[in-house]
Amino acid sequence: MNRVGRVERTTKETSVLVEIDLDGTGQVDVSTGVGFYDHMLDQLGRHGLFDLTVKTDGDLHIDTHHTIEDTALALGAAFKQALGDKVGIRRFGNCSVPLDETLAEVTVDLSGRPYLVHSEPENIAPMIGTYDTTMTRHILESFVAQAQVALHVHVPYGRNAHHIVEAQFKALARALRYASERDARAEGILPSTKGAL
Ligand SMILES: [Mn+2]
Repeated sequence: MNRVGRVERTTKETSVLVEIDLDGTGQVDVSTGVGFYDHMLDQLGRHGLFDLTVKTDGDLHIDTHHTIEDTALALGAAFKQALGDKVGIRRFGNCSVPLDETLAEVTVDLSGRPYLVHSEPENIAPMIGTYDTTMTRHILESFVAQAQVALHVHVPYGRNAHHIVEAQFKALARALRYASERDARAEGILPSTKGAL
């Protein structure tokens, strides 16, 4: 069974297309018009081993906010769709990623319940190119709301803004990959005592 998700989301502010294959090889084709964000989504696909297509046409004449947020919402929805019934997956995943002076730690539960806990160093540079660094938490909030996962993301230390954001996306990719992968010992088993996820 193919574990793919496809979401098209169009508003007066943005038009977004996201396609994801959870069992891919990290083939990524991303264009949002926000260079650094493209770089982050590239990390997500590459290190998650997801095949990921993202095409966003947003109101960049205002700023990059709607473009970034709406892409994250569509990504979350596509991820949830691709997970399907969650039978046979690992469900939980975690990964710590160092990027030079920065450490990012991500833990996820594909629980069906949206919850985000997030911390990162304060006073990091406000902008990376046209990417507003306060959007990182907003991206995670948006993804979590649509993917319906519990996600804890912490950066206990770091200095460079590019490193601080990139380490989070790399660790997120690996944690999502591990949690969503099929567990060879759990074929046909839903990883919940409640009978639903
Ligand atoms: Mn917003």
